Amino acid sequence: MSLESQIIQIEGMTCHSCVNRIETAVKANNGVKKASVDLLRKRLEVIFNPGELTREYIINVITKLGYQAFEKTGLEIE
Ligand code: 9UX
Repeated sequence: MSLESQIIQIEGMTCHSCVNRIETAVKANNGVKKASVDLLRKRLEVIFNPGELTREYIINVITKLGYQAFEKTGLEIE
């Protein structure tokens, strides 16, 4: 089973506790191998097993914490 890497843009994070909240909540799901937030760039890099959960599910986890999360396409990644 191959893993999928996704960059998710997140609006609404203002401090490092936000970073920890999001990383902890995303990592709590089976199938997530890596979740790393870049606060300055307002983005999350997540590596996950698409056989266990979807990118939409991950975005929903973040949304439920009270942030605005958007999938970034490959072309938008600097
Ligand atoms: Mo920081 Mo984030 O005080 O939701 S935890 S703003």
